[in-house]
Amino acid sequence: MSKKLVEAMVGMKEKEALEITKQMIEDGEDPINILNACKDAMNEVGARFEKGEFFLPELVMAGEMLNQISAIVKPKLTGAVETERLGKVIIGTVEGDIHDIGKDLVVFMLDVNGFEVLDLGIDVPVQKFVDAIKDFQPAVVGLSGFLTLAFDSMKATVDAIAEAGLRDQIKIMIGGGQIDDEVKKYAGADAYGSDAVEAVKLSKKWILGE
Ligand code: B12
Repeated sequence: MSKKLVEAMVGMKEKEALEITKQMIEDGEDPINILNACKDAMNEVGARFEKGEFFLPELVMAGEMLNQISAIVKPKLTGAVETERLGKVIIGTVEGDIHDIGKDLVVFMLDVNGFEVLDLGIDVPVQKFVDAIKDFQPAVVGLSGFLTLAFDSMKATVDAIAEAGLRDQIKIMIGGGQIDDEVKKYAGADAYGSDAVEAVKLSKKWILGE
């Protein structure tokens, strides 16, 4: 079924992709597996875009399909809800980057796992992160980015947080399509997380010592 979902998404068959998703949920498939299939599909769409086989309309269409699938899958993820708020996390897509599907999944997963999350949105200026840290006093800051240019924005954001004297009071995690451990080193972040589940694990480790 996962393979069929990937094929439908890459084939831009929106109706089929949504029907397969609903069927997978009915069959009791783990929602995380459905999201993983979406990730594979998005990677393939991205690869075809790079090769010049797909263009912006396909990226937009794929993004829309993913949003709709997320809307179906998200309520099934709420099993993990905890009543007590565990700690505060700020997250945003860094300056110059408007990709938010991955970030929104991270926000959602942190939220249902009991964290109090302040989502600063997309294309977030460096200073906005600094001001929000002063006001909201989070334990963890998450920087999301999907473009190569996000590497520099992440570094600029981490540097500005340090210049404002706030670096020691927070842990910084980064993630998003092109981000990896090399970018983590370059930007001066504390950790790189490959997916939303990893973002929750890191926050739990830092805030709860788990
Ligand atoms: C959908 C999409 C779009 C949509 C975005 C819609 C939206 N609302 O987000 C639209 C059409 C708007 C778009 C626009 C553009 N895009 Co685009 N886009 C994509 C695509 C196909 C999928 C991205 C996505 O949403 N993936 C799905 C999510 C769920 O991804 P994910 O990585 O699995 O997310 C997980 C992790 O990353 C992690 N995570 C995410 N954030 C964080 C944060 C933290 C702290 C942690 C721990 C973890 C974490 O958790 C997530 C959930 O598990 C990618 C291709 C790809 N392979 O990624 C290109 C891609 C990112 N886009 C690309 C480009 C070039 C663009 C444009 C510049 C195109 C243009 N010429 O205008 C513009 C960018 C404009 C801008 N200033 O940002 C390139 C980037 C290349 C590069 N090296 O910079 C890519 C890689 C495509 C390609 N192969 O060329 N895009």
